[in-house]
Amino acid sequence: PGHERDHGVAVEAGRPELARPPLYSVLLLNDDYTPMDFVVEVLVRFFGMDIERATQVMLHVHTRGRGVCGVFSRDVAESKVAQVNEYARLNQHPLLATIEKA
Ligand code: TYC
Repeated sequence: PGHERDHGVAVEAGRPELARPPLYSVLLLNDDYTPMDFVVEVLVRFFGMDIERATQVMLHVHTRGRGVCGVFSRDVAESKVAQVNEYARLNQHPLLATIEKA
């Protein structure tokens, strides 16, 4: 069955057509109150960024309003969002992460 860029070639070759699972971006949203160093800490802690990359992403979100922290399977993306939002709430910051189909 030809669809999604015609990987029917796989069928002709006797290979199964494995659907690529959809990917989801985890977004960070800007706000006026969360300290910049807390946002950097979140990006290091939950997204494995080094301080330099985390600072770049934080400043992008600060100036543009939102930014991508990473792209994951749906389950992993939802788990990252839950962890970030719980950690922010625990520390009494309004920081919000959300998910978007990539
Ligand atoms: N705008 C915040 C400040 O000026 C910093 C900030 C950056 C907050 C990114 C949230 O996702 C965010 N302290």
